[in-house]
Amino acid sequence: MKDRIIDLQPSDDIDRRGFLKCMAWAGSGLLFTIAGGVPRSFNLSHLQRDPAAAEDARLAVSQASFTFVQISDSHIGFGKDANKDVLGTLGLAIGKINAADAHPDLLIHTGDLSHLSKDSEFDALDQLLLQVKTSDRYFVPGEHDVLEDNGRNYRVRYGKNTLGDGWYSFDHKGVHFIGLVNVLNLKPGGLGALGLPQLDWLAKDLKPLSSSTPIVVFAHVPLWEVYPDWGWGTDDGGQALSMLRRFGSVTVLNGHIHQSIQKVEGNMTFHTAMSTAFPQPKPGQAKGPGPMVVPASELRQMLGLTTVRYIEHPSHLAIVDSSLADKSSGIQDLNVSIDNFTFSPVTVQVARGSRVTWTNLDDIPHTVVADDKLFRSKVLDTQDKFDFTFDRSGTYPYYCSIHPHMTGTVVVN
Ligand SMILES: [Cu+2]
Repeated sequence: MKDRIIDLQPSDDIDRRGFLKCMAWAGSGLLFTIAGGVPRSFNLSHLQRDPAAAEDARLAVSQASFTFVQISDSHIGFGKDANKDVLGTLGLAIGKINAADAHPDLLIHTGDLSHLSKDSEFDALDQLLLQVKTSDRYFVPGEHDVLEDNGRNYRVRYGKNTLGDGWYSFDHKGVHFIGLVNVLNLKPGGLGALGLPQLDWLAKDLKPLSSSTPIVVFAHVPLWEVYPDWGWGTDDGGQALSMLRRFGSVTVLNGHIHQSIQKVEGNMTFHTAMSTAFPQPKPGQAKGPGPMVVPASELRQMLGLTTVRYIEHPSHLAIVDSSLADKSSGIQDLNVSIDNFTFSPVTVQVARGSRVTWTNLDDIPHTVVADDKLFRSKVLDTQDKFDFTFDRSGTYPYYCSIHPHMTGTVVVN
């Protein structure tokens, strides 16, 4: 607790020894200035370190009709090695927002407010966000905010005046903002999903708008395909984007991948925000997308870099041993580990009457859900287990309902 950053005064990261011990790269938000309906983005961390960028931003702010800030993935409640003080790093992000020249009209949080959807986590987030000097705060849920109840509690807290699963739109000084939900009703083997009711609503919402209306659309999981192998994309995101192509200025904001990636495509600009909690590896550059542990000794040399170096998460031993409980019948107790966003072994063959036990070795919660709903675990945090005894022959495909690209199969002979 003594390393916690409790004051929210702006200050250079390097001077903050307490911060250095946990996280040097984090606490970042994006500042957007809107001038002539066109948004420009500035990384609030860079502004503190780069006087030229800060001057550039000052000019943009002075010419802007308004500004807003995006933060993301605060994962309040996370406390593993990658960051033991997520409240402290969020506090740092808030300090940077409040230090900016103009107080933003709006704050947009693109989801994973909490780590395990707990009331205490949401409460702590709300307390901190009250300190942001802004008039309005907007949210969309991440998969970590809807773990136990299909997002009901999230919507009670953050979804007033929203429709369906929590989607909505509003206008601010000539810009049309749209908040979309793509972390519910996910299909086995799939990615993020918007679903038909939401797409239908979006079409209706856009219909009366002239093509010159600037649009800002935000959702948790990237609406474009950043890296589908890790679930970093949305199955029907393309349908939403195609509805937006006729507009002259479209800004697409996402979180989820805990790093800043930008892309420009025609009139569309895509931004994914860094997390205020912990970094994740670059697409494909690690075994999985889990929290990246950055050694304290390397933090200083990383401070000046825009790209974060990482060490691979210490790999756990996969549990693949099986003990024969009953040799004559072939009935087994078999273990499947969940590690690096993978079920291992991905396919297991067992005799009828065998029990399979899944153990989550990741720092991120997962579930084990049969495609046909024959079995369904609760949310498994680190080291939690779930078992099921298979009494009937057959092939049972299953997936993680939080990260549906994670799939496995149990074959019962
Ligand atoms: Cu999962």
